[in-house]
Amino acid sequence: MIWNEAERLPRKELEKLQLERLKKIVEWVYNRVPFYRKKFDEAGVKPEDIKHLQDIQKLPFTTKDDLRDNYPFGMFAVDLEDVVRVHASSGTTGKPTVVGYTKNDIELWAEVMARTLAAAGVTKKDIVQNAYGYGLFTGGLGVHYGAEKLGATVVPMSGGNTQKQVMLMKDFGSTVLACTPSYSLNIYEVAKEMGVDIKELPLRVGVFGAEPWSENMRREIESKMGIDAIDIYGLSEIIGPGVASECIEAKEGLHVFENHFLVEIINPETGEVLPYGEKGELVFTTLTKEAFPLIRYRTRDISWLNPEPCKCGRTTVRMARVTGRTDDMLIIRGVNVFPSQIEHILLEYEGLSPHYLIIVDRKGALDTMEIQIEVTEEIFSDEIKKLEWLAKKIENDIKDLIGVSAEVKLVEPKTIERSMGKAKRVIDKRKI
Ligand code: DLL
Repeated sequence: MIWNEAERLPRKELEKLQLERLKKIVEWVYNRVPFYRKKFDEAGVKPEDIKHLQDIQKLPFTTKDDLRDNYPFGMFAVDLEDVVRVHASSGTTGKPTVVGYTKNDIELWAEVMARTLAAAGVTKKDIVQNAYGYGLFTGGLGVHYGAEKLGATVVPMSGGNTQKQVMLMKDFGSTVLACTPSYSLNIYEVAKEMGVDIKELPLRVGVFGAEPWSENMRREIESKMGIDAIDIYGLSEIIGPGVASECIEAKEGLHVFENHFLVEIINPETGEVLPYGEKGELVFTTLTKEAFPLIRYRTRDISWLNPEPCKCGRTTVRMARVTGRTDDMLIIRGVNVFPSQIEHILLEYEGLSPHYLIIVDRKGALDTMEIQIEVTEEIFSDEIKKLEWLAKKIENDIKDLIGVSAEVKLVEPKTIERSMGKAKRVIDKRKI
């Protein structure tokens, strides 16, 4: 369902709107945020230099380090008294990244989240079980406000308490599950242990995001749970969830909400803007946010853009699912490896579960990679020889397809830690 006509504007009209908004936001930050004034001055660019959309390329990028340097509120473009909410993303090192919202920003966020849910086929008749974490993380409250705006019934479960998730899903007849893809599988397994088959429940759609997942993972979730699994994308810095999302009609790329977020793809090494279709780092500019506008924010997420109109009727550009980040790319003996590539290979096999862990280490001068993957009960009770053969076969596939040798260890069911939110797939002991 199309929630807002902005989603199917003719491109010319959309670009006109984007240019108007870009001019305004550039002026807004130049006049209100010392950080931007300084950066624009250093780059020799003034707000009035923005005459065409392409002129955005004259503006400098903003990075995570810039946000850290201005911790906690230094990048806010309004007085703190006009900020009605803050969120923060944890980050792996040091201080969190803090973001702020005015009343209008919260309304905007509810709007893009209502669109996200509508694109996933959710309507006011649905019961949305929201198992994204509530709190500083943007997932919980983001989905919450969007679902309410849509008029659906929200069950604000937050993450964790998995048995209760199953009980309420069954008792309330939840039709939509919102959580990370890895947590959905955790819920599925606990349900099974409790003797509940999710396939038999009214659940019909999952809105999954906040971590990378592969097409094979989608297939696995859809067939196990008997639902449509929809990929939703966003990041706290830009707004939270609600930056881009798939439509249930096509499930072929995520529609970027371009009337609010201007998207570019750049070469992460040179910063050069790449044409449609080429893979690179996603860069977003917020066009309408008040408290925490961002200009050309480097996400470190890797994707590519497809401008073809979609069969669902939306005219917005679609981004390919994010399969990795420039900073979670592993370099193993000089070869670039993304955990999602490994996931894709693992899930080609019958009898392997979607629970795996990649352990990277260094022995002498050599990087080593061990992949632990759980097998199903049936496979686990097979003879050792068969298991060894299977592990060898996966090792060969990884060598052939990614070009790096790994040691594959098939482990007992339920030995790899389950996640309630973003799954931890990699332990890199080299950094410690
Ligand atoms: O994860 C916002 C969110 C909440 C998105 C709920 C979707 C659903 P952060 O904690 O700031 O915000 O983390 C943002 O998570 O830069 C990506 O690397 C990753 N990410 C988010 N969605 C996806 C996705 C939220 N669908 C970071 N696929 C982003 C792959 C994703 N990675």
